[in-house]
Amino acid sequence: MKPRHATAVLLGCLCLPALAQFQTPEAAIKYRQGAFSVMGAHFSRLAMMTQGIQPFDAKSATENAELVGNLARLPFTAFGPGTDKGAPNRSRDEVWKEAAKFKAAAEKMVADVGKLEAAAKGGDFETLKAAVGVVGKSCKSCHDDFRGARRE
Ligand code: ASC
Repeated sequence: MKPRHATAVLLGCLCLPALAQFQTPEAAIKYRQGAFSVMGAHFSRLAMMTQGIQPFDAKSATENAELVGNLARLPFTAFGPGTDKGAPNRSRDEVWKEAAKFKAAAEKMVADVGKLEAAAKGGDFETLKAAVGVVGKSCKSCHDDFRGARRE
């Protein structure tokens, strides 16, 4: 790397810590939306099983729970300062105004998802059903507090 380029990279890191992993707010917004969307798809498959809409299959439940577990940590890296705008999104200002509360909600969700993974691996239907219920409440409570109308 040429020294000039190294300097540019260093300055970029110093000036834009929040966007360090994203080139633009739009990229951050699309990343977190993508992560939530894929996470929701795999969580829904688990919920369909525990609600009896799809047959319970312990192997599939474990695969879906592991995916949810891996995906759950991703979106929250993409709510840095200045990522409230840049692409259409449903984040409320409270995400940034009540950052500590948002962080706590995110951490609770990740912890609940950890228990979901353990429950799926355990193979007991009722334990899994209870864990899906806890995670679903975790999703909903964060949506109630931090997700609003779509804005441009
Ligand atoms: C899902 C999904 C969510 C949650 C939420 C639970 O399957 O995509 O966002 O469950 O609806 O309340």
